[in-house]
Amino acid sequence: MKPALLVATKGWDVESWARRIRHLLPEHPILCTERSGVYAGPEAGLAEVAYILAWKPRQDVIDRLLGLQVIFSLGAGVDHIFALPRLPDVPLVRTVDPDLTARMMEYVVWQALHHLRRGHAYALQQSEHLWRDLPQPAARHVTVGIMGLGVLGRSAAEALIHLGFKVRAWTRQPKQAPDIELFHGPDGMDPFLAGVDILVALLPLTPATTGLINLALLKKLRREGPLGGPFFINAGRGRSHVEADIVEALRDGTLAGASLDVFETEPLDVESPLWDLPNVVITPHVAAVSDPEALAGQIAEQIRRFERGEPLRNLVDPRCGY
Ligand code: NDP
Ligand code: OXD
Repeated sequence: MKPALLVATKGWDVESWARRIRHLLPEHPILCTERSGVYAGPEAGLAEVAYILAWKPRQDVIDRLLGLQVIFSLGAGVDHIFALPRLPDVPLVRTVDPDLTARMMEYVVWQALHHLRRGHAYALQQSEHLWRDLPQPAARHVTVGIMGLGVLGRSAAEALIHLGFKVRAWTRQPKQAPDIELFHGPDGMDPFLAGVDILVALLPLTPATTGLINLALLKKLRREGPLGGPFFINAGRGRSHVEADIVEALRDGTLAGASLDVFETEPLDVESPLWDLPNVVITPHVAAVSDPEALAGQIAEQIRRFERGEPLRNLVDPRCGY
């Protein structure tokens, strides 16, 4: 009998993951938490668990997996794992998958075009049955600045370049990328921001990125650009921005608009002023959902590789936290 696998997802459809994994790894016993993340199955089964497929796993569940060998994050982000006070010393693998990457690329392009093409203003005009053309800069005059040029940032950058946007990016370490103007580290931040019309955050949540995007940072974006003011798109993690500062920036004109898929606290409070501010697009953390149909195959393949003694792919470096 092969080692067991536990699907532990809080708030996600556990059964759709379990069904897909069961189909792909029929010889591995598959256990599941409840949708709440609580494990209520037979306790003895947990001792056999070698792999956990996790989204926001509970500490008490992790603590009971004494034979755990690998943690698979069902998301590209791993902050939900590092948020736990105690983690076993086993490899942590994150999700890198063309399906997830394509979905994020679509989201960033969708929102960048929405702001470029004055989507909000035209929707308002339509609601008033108003036929009036508005000034429209060309994409080639607009610079999108991406914070985080990882798997997702790079794919979004390529698509934006294809559409004609100028693209620059800011990363932790120096990078190489044709057609992208590159900046890195704390010293690179201000020169990066000074030329950005649409700021896109695709950063992981780490101590260094927590609360990074605040009012002072937003004030450094290019003000005299072709869009009449800078825009902010966050599809990384909500806690890398300061929500109260974004509200202030939208109210005082520091920002001309924003698209937010991630929030400091999710779901976004029904009372948040963000819901009603003009030119703000709110989506409920769906920029790039993890689809079991697309992603489970890759996790099953990683488990087969591991059991053949081959190296795991997409390992997270715990020292970097992403
Ligand atoms: P990667 O690990 O591939 O890339 C992360 C990028 O962020 C790298 O370029 C890295 O720099 C940069 N970075 C990290 N820390 C810093 C720092 N302190 N200063 C500057 N740059 C930094 O991640 P992905 O592209 O795969 O994913 C990014 C994030 O997107 C995920 O961590 C997750 O939080 C979020 N996400 C959101 C989803 C949604 O639906 N809203 C869906 C999927 C992911 P360097 O290249 O130098 O290492
Ligand atoms: C992820 C996410 O990290 O969906 O993949 O946020």
